[in-house]
Amino acid sequence: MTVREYGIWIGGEWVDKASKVERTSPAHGTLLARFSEGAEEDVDAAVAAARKAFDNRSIWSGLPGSERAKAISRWLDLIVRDTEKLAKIEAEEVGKPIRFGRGETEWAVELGRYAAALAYQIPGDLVNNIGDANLGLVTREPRGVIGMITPWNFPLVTLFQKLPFALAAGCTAVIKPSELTSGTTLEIAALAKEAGIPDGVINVVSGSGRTVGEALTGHPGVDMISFTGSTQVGKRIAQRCAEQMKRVGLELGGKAANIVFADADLDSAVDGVVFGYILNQGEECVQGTRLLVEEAIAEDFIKQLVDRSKKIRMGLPEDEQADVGALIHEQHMEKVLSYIKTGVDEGAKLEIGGGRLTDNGLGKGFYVAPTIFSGVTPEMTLFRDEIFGPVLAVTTFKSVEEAVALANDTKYGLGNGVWTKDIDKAIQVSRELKSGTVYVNTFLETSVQMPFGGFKESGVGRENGMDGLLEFTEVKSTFIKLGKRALALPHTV
Ligand code: TXE
Repeated sequence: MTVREYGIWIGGEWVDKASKVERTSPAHGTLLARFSEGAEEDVDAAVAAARKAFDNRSIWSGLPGSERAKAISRWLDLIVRDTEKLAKIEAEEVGKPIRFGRGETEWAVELGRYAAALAYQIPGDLVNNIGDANLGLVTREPRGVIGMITPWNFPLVTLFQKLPFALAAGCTAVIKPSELTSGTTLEIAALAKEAGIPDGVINVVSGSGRTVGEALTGHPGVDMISFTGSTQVGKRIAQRCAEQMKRVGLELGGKAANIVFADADLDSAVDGVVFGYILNQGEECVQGTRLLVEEAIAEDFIKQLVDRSKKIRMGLPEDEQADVGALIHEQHMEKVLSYIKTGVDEGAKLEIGGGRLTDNGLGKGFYVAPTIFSGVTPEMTLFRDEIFGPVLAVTTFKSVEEAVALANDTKYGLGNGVWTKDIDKAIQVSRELKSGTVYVNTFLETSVQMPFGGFKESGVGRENGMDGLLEFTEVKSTFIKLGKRALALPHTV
């Protein structure tokens, strides 16, 4: 297998660096790629390129929205052309099965198409009732150079919740992808040049959070940081951005609950809960890692979950039939396994899974079996911490009030699911839930028009939807004093 070699991408050119970060497959243990490791001076060069492309308004920021929309669309067409290649890189570097690599690429394109369309109609307002001598304009301007810092779990989708929206608004970007999964970000940056997006509009500096991430966050030439990652790093970024009053968008961790009432369509609920806890190996900020199930149906529902979980197919990235892949690296696998041990030690009941999987060709990878614990109580670690692995914690409730209180008993607030055939109950419970998204009788299903983001420690700001575009704009009020009328209107009386 050939090892992919990458430079960093600045001003529309590859810049090779002597220092490299090596990425080995979390499923096979083989070397996949060498990413150039950026340094502080590379961040300086990338920000300078992005600044130039932004400040010279004829390059990008001052073009008609329609021109930016067309350029973004040409770029998306090339991404569609290269779907198979991008899906393979994504699957190999993250460890996810190939069909999810394809799905991720397709969803990224869908986000991009929507964002491109928004470039045609960035909203503004006109204030025309402030006296004949005055006129007010409220316009939205692109924020400027956006530093984007992205994680390893969904490298393309987390990027496409930011980049096309920022481009549509007229911003330019310096991206720092995760050092573990930089491949697709670098590939799509080069495709932007092929599509005719001007040099300097998209720049990518791969490397560590400590060097590249810190340099980007503290750079005075960056107007905003848009970050997806852990709550811990998100807090540090928010503090550092505050020093320069830099704008910030944060999409952080979560601890979503699926609430299943006894009157739900239980077959669909079983499907939704299983999908919710295993998708992307559980490495997902809005993973349905908690199940709150009404006591009257709990025993039977857990039995069905266990039966359904036995059918989950674990597999290598190239396995077309696989449902679940490898965790991102050994240390993360050890962290997930230690959460499982803590669950047992704290007295939760292990219903299925609970260990590493090495049979059927998985021995070189970091595979953890889908794991379900019942009897989980709110003080247990399983109920509180973001585990980021295929682990489900089941808790029972007796009343609607108790269900809502349990769901909200977390510092996070990204998403929750509600399962009931009673529409009044569904809406009333949704209103009570402190999370940016609520799924009713489904889980993780959404559309590009709908904003995504967190309450509480799950983040600041929104991605996707019109709100996702507005995040990358500043509001300007222009108060215009009009001169005296040159011509008096003829009076007929
Ligand atoms: O995230 P980090 P990690 C959660 C999940 C996971 C845990 C740790 O629970 O187990 O976080 O994952 C860059 N300044 N999520 O350690 O460190 C880093 O290089 C600037 C939830 O990988 O937050 C990478 O590009 N940047 C999450 C990005 O931040 C810094 C997705 C995210 O890495 C930096 C991923 C610094 N000081 C993990 N330090 C979600 N919301 O879905 C690191 N980075």
